[in-house]
Amino acid sequence: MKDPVNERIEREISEHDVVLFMKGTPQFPQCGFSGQVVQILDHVGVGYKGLNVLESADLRDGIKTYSNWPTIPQLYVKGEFVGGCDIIREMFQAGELQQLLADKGVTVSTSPGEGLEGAHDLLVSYRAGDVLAPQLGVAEALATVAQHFAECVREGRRPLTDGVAGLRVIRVLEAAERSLHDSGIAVPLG
Ligand SMILES: N[C@@H](CCC(=O)N[C@@H](CS)C(=O)NCC(=O)O)C(=O)O
Repeated sequence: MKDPVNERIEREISEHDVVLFMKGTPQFPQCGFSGQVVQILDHVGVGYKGLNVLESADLRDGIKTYSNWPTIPQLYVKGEFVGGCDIIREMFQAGELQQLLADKGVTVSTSPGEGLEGAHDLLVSYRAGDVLAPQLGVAEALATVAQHFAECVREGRRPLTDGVAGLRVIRVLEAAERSLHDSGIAVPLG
């Protein structure tokens, strides 16, 4: 009989182009090594599935045996083990990670952060009292960000951010919502 953990690993890496076995989640990595790989993948602009080994001791042990690699994080691309944090960082710095993704036909965002960063800048300038931002409409900017997040959730993609930008945007959204609320304007945040 097949090992259920191996079956799960095989299913995940065959169903998703890029899979990161990690500690914590892409939104909240719970280890610096996992966090570094998250930042690199986000910077490169590739969508991926994060699997939290802290939720399953079987998965934590199972992936080490499966890959014959002793530590977490572990990155898989198109079903193949690529490496852990050090390898991914070195490959990224040499441009090899981007090349590998291209060679394997994995789509990456040509401009990571595009759109979301635009909306983010708009919100920042709105808060700074930029005259243009109210003209463009802060509600529109909020809607752009909310729509982007919703699309990503629907399509199983990571939002286009530059690593920490996602969290930054959420904080800016919250601050914008608070300041709008204080001035008596209600903005639904989607
Ligand atoms: N040099 C490693 C760093 C990763 C690492 O050392 N991970 C440790 C601590 S998070 C680990 O997974 N230990 C085994 C375990 O926690 O199950 C790499 O390049 O990925």
